Amino acid sequence: MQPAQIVSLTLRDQHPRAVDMREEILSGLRTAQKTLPCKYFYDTRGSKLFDAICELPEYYLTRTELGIMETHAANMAAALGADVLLVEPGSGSSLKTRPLLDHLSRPVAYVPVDISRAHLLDAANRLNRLYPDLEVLPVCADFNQSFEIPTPRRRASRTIMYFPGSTIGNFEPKSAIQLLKRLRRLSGSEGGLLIGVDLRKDKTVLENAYNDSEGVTAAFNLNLLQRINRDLEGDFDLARFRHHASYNADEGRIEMHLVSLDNQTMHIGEECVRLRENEHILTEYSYKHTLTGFAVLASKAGLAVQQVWSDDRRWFSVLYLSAV
Ligand code: AVI
Repeated sequence: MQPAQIVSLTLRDQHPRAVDMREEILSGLRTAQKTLPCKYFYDTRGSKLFDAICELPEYYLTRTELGIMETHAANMAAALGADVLLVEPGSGSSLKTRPLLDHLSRPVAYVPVDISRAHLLDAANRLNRLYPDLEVLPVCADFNQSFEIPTPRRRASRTIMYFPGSTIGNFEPKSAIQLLKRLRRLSGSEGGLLIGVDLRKDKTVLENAYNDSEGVTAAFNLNLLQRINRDLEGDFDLARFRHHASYNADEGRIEMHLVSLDNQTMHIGEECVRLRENEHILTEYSYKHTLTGFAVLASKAGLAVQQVWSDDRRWFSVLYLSAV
């Protein structure tokens, strides 16, 4: 870990090495169904595009979850208790954390964890100004890999992992269970997990959320190729791909692809990547759960649902889980 002093914040830098990213991307492009890991969406531009997605009229997730947080933050804070250490893996702009921070009793520290260094520092600096008495300990890391939680100045009663935004939906069930297990271990036997989960609903509502009329989601998807060009010496021509997202009702998930418009050969450094006309690169799954289905998934990770908060339409949920 290499601390770098930025104004009054110390960034713990546990960012993955570029060589890991290259290997991961190449191995995904070598399989029969080509894939690109969705975690690489979030470079500086990708994070900004994601923030823009969250503001879109069709993308109900952020607005609905924020509404749940604002309505029920006091109850959530009561359930979590006083003097907690709040850790947020994949914190992004830490938007949904504020209602919680406003209601928590004497939080010991807030640890935002994000892979995008610039975005993380922006958010951490903003929170530092808004909550001058709160210790903010940003960690730049890929939360899919192991990362260390810094020790706060004051001793915490328990560690709460806050995992909003339905990010858990971007994991296939087996990986979701593994991730929930890791979050359970990180929070310890006395800790808990506060998690945002998107729920199943009408196919049109779901598909519109991932095919917005302004094309921001398309730009977000295509930015993955731009990032490969920049960071890994790629030569993808973005104009020869189109964004595609559809809901697979059998699997209960949105499937997002980049479709090749013609037969083409690209390079990543020395490596060749060939695509046929209409061949799809799978870039993301976004699972939509039922409350019962999610409780079963959580139980496989040794977690029990303690409380559930939702909106009037039952489109989104925030669950408080603790170790069984
Ligand atoms: C971060 N994650 C929960 C988003 C989602 O809805 O699955 C990512 C996203 N992909 C396209 N739009 C938003």
